[in-house]
Amino acid sequence: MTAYPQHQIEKLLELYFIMGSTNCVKDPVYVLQQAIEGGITLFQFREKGSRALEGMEKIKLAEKLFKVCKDAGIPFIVNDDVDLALSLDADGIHVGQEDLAAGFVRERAGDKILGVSTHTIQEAEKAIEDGADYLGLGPIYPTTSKDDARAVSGLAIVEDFRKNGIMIPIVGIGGINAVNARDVVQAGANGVSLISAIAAAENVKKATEELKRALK
Ligand code: TZP
Ligand code: MG
Repeated sequence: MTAYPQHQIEKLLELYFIMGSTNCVKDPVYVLQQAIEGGITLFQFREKGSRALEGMEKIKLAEKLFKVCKDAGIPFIVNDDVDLALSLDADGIHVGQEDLAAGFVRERAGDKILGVSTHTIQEAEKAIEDGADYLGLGPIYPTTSKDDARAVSGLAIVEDFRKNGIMIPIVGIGGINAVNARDVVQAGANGVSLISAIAAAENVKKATEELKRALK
């Protein structure tokens, strides 16, 4: 379990921005600053894809983005890379089913926030047992931001998890935008996580503000 109380995790998930250099058309540092000004509540550094930065370049970008978050009081989550999360002393780590086992990550991460992507009730129950603080569910809608994305689940996955008594914080992911964000929360999620609706927006701050309004 993380040091954050559950109600605080629920609030942090409201508008959860995820990105890495490959998702941005503009400078990632600028994109993150604009997204923060627009009102994101949590950030995940996810450096993925065929043109993703590696080694020192990845670390340097992570350090810059971490500082932007720190200055703004936005918790910083690292996707997959436990070593990076620990060396930065980031606020949390997010892992999928194909990544390091959640139980192992929880042991290494102490009281950092631990998010786990899950697709079935069984995976969710295991993640909770392993010490997950929140679950990521999706892709809710079609997405082009993840090469190996699974089949679209629709809102049914969120409703189904809640009906089956999964009560820990949940965030939806995949193809979420200002038009459909509210539906995801109404289905039972505590918030939405998104890449392209913010990272690829012409005006990042304005796009984030629109999402914020849509969730009100
Ligand atoms: N996991 C499931 S869908 C997805 C991830 C990382 C990509 C979400 O990106 P977008 O652009 O918000 O659809
Ligand atoms: Mg992963």
